[in-house]
Amino acid sequence: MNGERMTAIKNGVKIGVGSVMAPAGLDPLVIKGDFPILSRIINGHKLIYLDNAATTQKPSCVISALRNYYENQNANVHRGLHTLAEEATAAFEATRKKVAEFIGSVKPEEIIYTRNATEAINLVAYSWGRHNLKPQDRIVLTEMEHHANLVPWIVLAKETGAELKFIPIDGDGLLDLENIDRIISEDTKLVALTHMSNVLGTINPVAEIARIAHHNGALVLLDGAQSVPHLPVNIKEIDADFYAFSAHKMLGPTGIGILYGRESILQKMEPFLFGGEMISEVDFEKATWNVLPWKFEAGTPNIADAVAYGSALDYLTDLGMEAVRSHEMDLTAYALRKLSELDSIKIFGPMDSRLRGGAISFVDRQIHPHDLATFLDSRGIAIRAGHHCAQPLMRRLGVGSTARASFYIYNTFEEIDEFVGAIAEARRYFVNE
Ligand code: 7TS
Repeated sequence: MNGERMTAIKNGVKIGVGSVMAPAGLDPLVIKGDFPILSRIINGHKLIYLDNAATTQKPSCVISALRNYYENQNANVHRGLHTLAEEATAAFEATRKKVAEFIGSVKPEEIIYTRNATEAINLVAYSWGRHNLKPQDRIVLTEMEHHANLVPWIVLAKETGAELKFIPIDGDGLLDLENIDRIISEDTKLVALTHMSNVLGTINPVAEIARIAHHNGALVLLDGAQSVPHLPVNIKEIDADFYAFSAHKMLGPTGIGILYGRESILQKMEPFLFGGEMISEVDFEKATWNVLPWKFEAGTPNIADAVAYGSALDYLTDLGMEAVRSHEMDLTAYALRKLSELDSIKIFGPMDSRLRGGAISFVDRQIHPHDLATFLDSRGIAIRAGHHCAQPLMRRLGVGSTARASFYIYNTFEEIDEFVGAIAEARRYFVNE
């Protein structure tokens, strides 16, 4: 082990405990043992999974929770008077309570199950946006949004005549708040932004922006797809009105997402979809709506994945989100330093790991990101290359695509060494260096 890495590891384990021998409760090698897929051999090499911003891997407890649900509890929820239906309902609702607790002890009624973060944002665009926006109203976004928090607002603006304004980014990939008072005006009805960028890694000052938005009478929607999995998040402290995220980016199954909504606002909103589950009384020509949160959950929900998501939340809670954040901050600082030692690499986003999460986008001056990703795959290393569903941001950065490595709880400093070493190898292969 080289001296440099020793320092990085030392810093990694020191936080909060003051001893190199006593890690801050998070040992990636032990954690790896809980993830069956991480022992796979890919192209003759042990898998190094660095595509966690796209989706994370699943621990055995989540996989067995899914299996256990189907083997022992499967029934429809909220309607049966038999034992299985009662157990399925209890397990489904237990995860809702865990989610509410996980994001800062909000009320379970404020937690709505969706398919993913994308659907959660669309729910707000449909149910709140279509009834509350008129021509000349303003929706404020940022230049670093994922298409999930851009396209629904483009469509809504077109339909309602509202205008879109964008908070720009500066050369370091941070939001430029210099003209924020002009961008978030009294006409602004909604400020919708990502808490953490999936491209730049930037963690945005969301509490400060929420304060300015509320001062102007606007609501605040945060896209938490990249933040809830990686940071301790307290929605009450941030004072967000809506908060959207996906289970699959935080060890949970695909097909289940969350919309948090402030109770007083959800109460006044119309439902998103209509049918079973979401009604109170129905007659041939009229219907009334169920109470929160079920008013927004039409039809049979994704029960099994919600139940298994509860195990993912338990797993992260046991690790502690402070420990998760501290491990990733150390990995990110180390990776940024190692990558910047390669002259041919240009990194996008802040270089200070305290201002960012562990999604690092970069380009090699000579190797196309797709070629780099394919080469790394031949060494068993999974990264993502492409526009990362942020095409306007790519244009703003002056590139068509980037390569991106993104970390999670099971990644190690050794894996970063192998990743950076493989890039150097790719240069020898493609550029003849
Ligand atoms: N918002 C952000 C910031 C994201 O990173 C993503 C997914 C989404 C929303 C959408 O999440 P979904 O679960 O509804 O699809 N981001 C990525 C990514 O960076 N690579 O693959 C998916």
